Amino acid sequence: MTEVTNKRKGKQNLAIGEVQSWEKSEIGISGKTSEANFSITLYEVHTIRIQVSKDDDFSPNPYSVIGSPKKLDFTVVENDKFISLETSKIHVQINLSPFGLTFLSPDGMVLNQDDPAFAVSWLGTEVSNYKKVQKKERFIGLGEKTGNLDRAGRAYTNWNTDYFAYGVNDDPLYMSIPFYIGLHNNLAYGIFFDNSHKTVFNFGASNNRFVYYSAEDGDLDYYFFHDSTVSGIISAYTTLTGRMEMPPLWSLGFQQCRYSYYPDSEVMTLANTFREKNMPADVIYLDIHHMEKYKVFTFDGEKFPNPKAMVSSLKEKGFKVVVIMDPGIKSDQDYLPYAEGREKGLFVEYPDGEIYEGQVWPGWCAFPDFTKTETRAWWAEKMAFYQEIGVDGYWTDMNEPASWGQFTPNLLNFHYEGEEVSHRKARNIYGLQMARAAMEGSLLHNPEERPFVLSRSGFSGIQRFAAAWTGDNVASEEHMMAGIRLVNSLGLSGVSFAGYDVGGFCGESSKSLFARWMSIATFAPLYRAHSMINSNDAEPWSFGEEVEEISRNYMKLRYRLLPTLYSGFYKSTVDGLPIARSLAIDFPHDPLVYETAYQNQYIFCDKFLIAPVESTKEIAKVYLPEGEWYYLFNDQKYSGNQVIYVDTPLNYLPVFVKAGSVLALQSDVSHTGEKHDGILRLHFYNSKGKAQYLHYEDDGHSMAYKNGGFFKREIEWTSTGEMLHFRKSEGQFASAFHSIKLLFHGLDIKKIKFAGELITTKKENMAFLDKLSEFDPLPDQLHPYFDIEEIQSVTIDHLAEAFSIELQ
Ligand code: NBV
Repeated sequence: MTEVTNKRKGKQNLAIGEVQSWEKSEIGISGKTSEANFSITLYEVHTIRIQVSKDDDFSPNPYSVIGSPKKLDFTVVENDKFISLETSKIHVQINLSPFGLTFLSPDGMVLNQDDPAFAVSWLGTEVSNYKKVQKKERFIGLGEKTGNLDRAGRAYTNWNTDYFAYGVNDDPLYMSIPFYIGLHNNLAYGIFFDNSHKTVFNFGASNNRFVYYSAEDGDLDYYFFHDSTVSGIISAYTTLTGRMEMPPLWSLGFQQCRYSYYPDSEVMTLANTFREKNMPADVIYLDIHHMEKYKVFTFDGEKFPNPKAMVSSLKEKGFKVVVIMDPGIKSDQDYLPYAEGREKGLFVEYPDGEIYEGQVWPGWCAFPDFTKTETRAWWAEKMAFYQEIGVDGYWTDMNEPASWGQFTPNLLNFHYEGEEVSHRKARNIYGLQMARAAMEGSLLHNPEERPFVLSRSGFSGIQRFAAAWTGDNVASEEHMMAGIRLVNSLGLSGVSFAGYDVGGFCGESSKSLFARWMSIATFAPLYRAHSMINSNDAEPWSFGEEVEEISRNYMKLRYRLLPTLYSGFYKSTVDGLPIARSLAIDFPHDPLVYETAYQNQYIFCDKFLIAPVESTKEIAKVYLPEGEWYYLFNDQKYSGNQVIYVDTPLNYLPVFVKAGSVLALQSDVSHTGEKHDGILRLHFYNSKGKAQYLHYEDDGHSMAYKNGGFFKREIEWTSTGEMLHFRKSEGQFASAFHSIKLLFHGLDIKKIKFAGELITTKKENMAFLDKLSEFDPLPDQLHPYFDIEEIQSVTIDHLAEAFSIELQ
C-alpha cells in the first residue's frame, strides 16, 4: 500500500508549500518553504532575480548574465499574510501560505502574479512557474521563434535544433532566448528564465487557466523586469545579459554567401562581377567546400591552392572574407586538431570517459566541449590558421550542435565551467560558447581589429559575441515575411545584429521574390544573400535585368545610408535596443500593431517605418502608427493612426520616414572601405516637435573607439524657433566628412542664416518628387537644399565646433 502511494507521489504535482522562515540581507530576501529554498535578489531597481530550488544550493547558469547583485535602497513590509520587498520600480509581494509572488508597480498595479495554487511546482525534476493571465495579456519576444508577434495561445520549446527548411510555424529552431515581455492594461514587464535545460513557454496553449514556463531540471531561476516602456525593459534585459559591441563597418555592407563558392577562380569572378556591375558589396563567404574533406582549420589544396593570395587579391578589390567553422572534428589520429583535442581532453565524452562521436560533414567526429575554458582557448589558438591567411570573419554553423540523426544522447558529459553536467543542461549553451571561442580567437590573433562572428545557434547573451542569422529558410513569400518577424523578435530579445538568407536558402526564388527580398533586407541589420548547394545561381544579377536593376538600387541605397546605419548600430551598443524595431516596442498597447496584416512592420534605425510586402502584391495596406510619416519616394506626408493603401510596384518598397527624423547619407561607394566624397547629406524631415539625431563615426574597424577614438555630435532641430543646432562634437576622431549639405523635406525654406551671413537656397524652382518615375529616393539635389561647404568660414575644424543655423 505504502509503495503505491510513494510511486504516485513522484508523478503528481508538488507545489512549493508555505513559507517557514525568511531573512533579509543587504541585497534581498531569502528563505525556506516546506518544499524548497528561495531567494529574491536585487540587481537593479527594475531587475529582481527569483531563485527557487529543492536542493540546498542553487545551480545557476554561469554564461548569460554579466550583471551582479547590488546593494540598492529597498524596504521590506511585513504582515501576517505576506512580505513585500519594494524598490522604486517594483514591489514584490511574497504570499506566505502558500508561497506565491505578485509583482506590482509602485502605484499598486498588478504586473504579474503566480497562480495561487501552483505558483512554483515540480513534476519529478521538472520545475514550473505558473502565472495568472492578466486581462487581454499579450506576450512578445522569446528570440528566434516562429509565429505571430503576439505569442498568446501558443507554446514554445527551447532546445537548440538544426532544422533544415523549417516551416514558418515550426519550433524549436536553432537559438534559444528564454526572455519575453508581457503587456496588459498599459503595463509592461519582462521575464528572463535563466535555465539552460530544455524549457517550455506556454502562453495559454490548451488551457484557459494560466501561462507558465517549465524546465526539465534545475532551478526556477528568473529575472523580473519592470519599466513604464518596452524599451526600458529591453534595456534592462541587455544591461543584465550584455550588448553587442561596435561591429566592423564592413559587416554592415552587403554580404554574399553560397553553399559553396569554389574553386578560387569562381570566388574571384564573383568579386569582379560585383565591381563590374557596379553593385556595392563587402563580404564573400567561404562555405564548407573550402575545406579539405570538410575538416575545420584546413583549406582544400586543389580548389584553393593559394588561399592567402586569393584573400589578398580579394582585399585589393575591397572584399572581406568570412569562413565557416563547424564544430565537428574528424576522428582521425592523423588530423592534428583531433589528436590534440583527444590528448588534452577537450572533447565531449561519455560518462565512462570515451570520446563521444557523432556524424557530420567529415564523417564520424568528436565535438569540442566549448563549455570548458581550455577548449575555447585551444580553439582560439587554432584560428591562427585563418588569421595567417588573412581571413576577416567567422561563421559558426552547426553549433546546436547538429549531427546526422539529430538526436544527441543526453547522458554525455560537459564540463560547464567545472560543474560537470549532462547534455540536458549543456546543449542550449553549446552554440553560445562556440561563438564566444570564435570571437576570442579573432581577438587573440588580431587584438586591434573588431571581430565579426555570425552564429546559427546561441542562447541569451549571444549578442555579446556574434550576429545571428535565421538558418535554413526557404525561398517563399511566407518565409520572407516570417524571417522579418524572426529578426524583429530577436531584436526584442537583445540580439540587434541579425538577418536572414536573402533569396531563401532552400528552393528556388522567383524573380520578383528575390527583388523584393533584396529591397526589404536593405533595411535589415545584417544584409546577406545565401543559397543552397545544387540550386540555381542566386546572385543579385542572376534573375535578369530588371531584378539586377532593383537590387542595385537598393544596395546603393544601403551604402548611401551607412552614416545613418552606423549611428544606429552605435546607439544599439549603448542602449541595447534593436536596429530593426517591432512596432510593439514604441506602440505596445496599440491593437493594430498585432494584426496579421501589420505585425511585420517595423521601425529601422529609429527613422524609417518599413512595411514589408510580398512580391506578388501590387498594392499593400499599411498601418501608420501615431505620429506623422513621409513616404520615402515622393515626400507625401501622412498623419498617423490610420491605415493607408500604397501601390507596391517591385521597385518601391513601402518605406516611410518619421517626421522629425534626420537622415545622414554619404555619396555612392562600391564598398565600405572606399572613400566617399566627404560631404555628409543631412535630410531633415519637418515635424511640429523637436527632433534629434546623434551622429556617430569612428575608424570603422579598430578598438580605438573604446578610448575616445570617435566623432559624436548631437544635431537638434527646434522647429518652433526654426533653428538647427549642431552641438560641439565629442571624441578625438576627425570626422571623415569635410562638409555638410542640408536638405529639407516638408519645409519651404528660402534662406538660411549662418554665422551672420544669409544664404539662398539652391535650385529654387526645381520640380521634384512629384512622380515615381525613377528610383532615386533622397537625391542630392532636393528643393530646398544648402551647401554648408560653400560658406567660406567653414573648415573641417570648424565643423567639429558647435554652430547653429537659422532657417528663414
Ligand atoms: O555549410 C553548409 C550549410 C550552410 O550553407 C547553411 O547556411 C547552414 O545553415 N549548413 C547549414 C549545413 C547543412 C545544410 C544542408
